Amino acid sequence: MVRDEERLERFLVDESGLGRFPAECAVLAESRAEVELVLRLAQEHRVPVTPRGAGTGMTGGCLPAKGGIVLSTERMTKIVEIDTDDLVAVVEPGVVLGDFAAAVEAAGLFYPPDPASLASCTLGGNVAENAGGPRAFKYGVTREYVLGLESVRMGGEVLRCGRRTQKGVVGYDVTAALVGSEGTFAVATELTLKLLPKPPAVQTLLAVFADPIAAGQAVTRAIHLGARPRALELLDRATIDHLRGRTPYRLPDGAGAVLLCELDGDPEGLDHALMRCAQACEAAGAIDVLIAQSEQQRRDLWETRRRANPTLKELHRHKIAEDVVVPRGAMPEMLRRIDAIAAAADVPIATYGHAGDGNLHINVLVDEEQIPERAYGAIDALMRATLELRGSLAGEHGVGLMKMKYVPWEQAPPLLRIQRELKRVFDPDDLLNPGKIFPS
Ligand code: 2HG
Ligand code: ZN
Repeated sequence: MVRDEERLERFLVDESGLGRFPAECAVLAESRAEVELVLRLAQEHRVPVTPRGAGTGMTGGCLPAKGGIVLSTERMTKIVEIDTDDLVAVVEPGVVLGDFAAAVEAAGLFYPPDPASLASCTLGGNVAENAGGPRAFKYGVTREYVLGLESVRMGGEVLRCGRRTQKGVVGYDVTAALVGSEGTFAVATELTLKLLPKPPAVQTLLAVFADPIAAGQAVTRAIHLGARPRALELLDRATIDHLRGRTPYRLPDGAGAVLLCELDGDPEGLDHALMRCAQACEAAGAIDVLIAQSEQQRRDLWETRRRANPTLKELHRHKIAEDVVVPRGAMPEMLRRIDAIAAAADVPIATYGHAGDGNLHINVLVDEEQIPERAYGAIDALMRATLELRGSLAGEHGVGLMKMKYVPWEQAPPLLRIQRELKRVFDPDDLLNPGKIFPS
C-alpha cells in the first residue's frame, strides 16, 4: 500500500490534463485474492475505490473523483498462456500491451488493438476503456478480442463470464457489458483474449494532400474501390506543423494533410491493393503518394503518427482533446465544420485520427494560463456538429469525467436510466469508480 505523499502522486493523475485528484492511498494488488480483499474491506467500510491500469487514459476514467483508495493492477503482469491451437491468450490485467503484442508475435500470432500508448498502457486499462487504435478500421476494437473475463465486484464477489471458445450464446453478453464500463462495474483480474494468425505481409503508404477535406474524400473513394486497409490515419496541417522536425519521419513541407494507409495480407494480392489505395488518393487530389521502402521507414512513419498526441501536449499549456466519431460519409463535412468552428471561436485546433472509422481527435490548443470561455464554446459547438451529423461524442477515449456533461446530449432519459440501473446491479452503493460517465 502506498500512502507516502510523494509516491502516491503518480496515482492521482492521468493523461486527461484534468489535474490531480487526492486519495487516501493506492493499493498495488499482486493477485486476485488481494483485489478481493480490498473490495471486501472497502465495501464494509463504505470507502470508494478507483481501479487503475497504467494511467494513460485521456478522459479521467482512473482519477479518484471521490477520493478513497486507488486500486492499481499494474503489478499483475503474468501472461498465463498463449495457445497457438485455440488462438487464445490468458493474461493478468497489468500486462503492458506492447509486451503482450511482442509475445504473441513471437508465437507467430497477432493481437490487433493498437492504441498509440501501446508501449505503456495495460491490457486491463484497454478492456476497461474498450480501447481502439489505427488497426480498428479492419480489425475492430478491444471488445472484439475479449472472449472471457474473471473480475471482482465491489464487496469481493468473483464473477466469471464469457468463454474460451470463438462462439457462444449462453445468457446475456455480460463480458461485452464489462468491456468499456470504465471500471465502474467490476475490476478485471484475468482476461481471456482472442488471437489471430499473423498477416504474412504489410505495406504502408503516405499520401500528401492540399487540405484535410480532400484526404477525407480519399477515404470514401478507397472504400468504394473495395480496398480494405487495416489503418487509414489522417493528420491535418496544424498537426503536421507541430510534428515537423520532432519525429523520425520527416513529413513533407507545405502538406495540408496526410493520410497514412496500411494494408496487410498475402504478398501477391497486396501490391494490387496498395495500387488501388494510391489511385483512390490520386483521384481525390493527392499531391504525392509515397510507399514505405523498408521496415524501418514503416516504423518511423508509425512512430511519427503516435507522436501526435504527446507532441501537441508538450507544445501547449492546455490541449483539450476531443474524440468524436461521425459516420464515414460525413467526415469531409465534419472537417469543414471544425475549420468553421475554429475560425468563429478564434482558437487553434489540430485534428488527427482514425479517418477510416470517422474517428477524429480534435484538439483545442490553449496557451493562456486560464482556458478562455471561447475554447469551451468551441467544444460545445464541436459536440453539436457531431450529433447533427449523426455521430457520437466519444469514439475510443471513454467518457470518464471529461465528457460527462455531453452524455445527455447524445442519449435520451430512458437509456440513461437503464444504464444507471445496470450500475446499481453491479455496485448498489456506488463505491466502485464513483462519479464517472453519467452526470449526477
Ligand atoms: C491516438 O490516436 C490515441 O493518438 C491517443 O487515441 C491516446 O493512445 C492513446 O492513449
Ligand atoms: Zn486514437
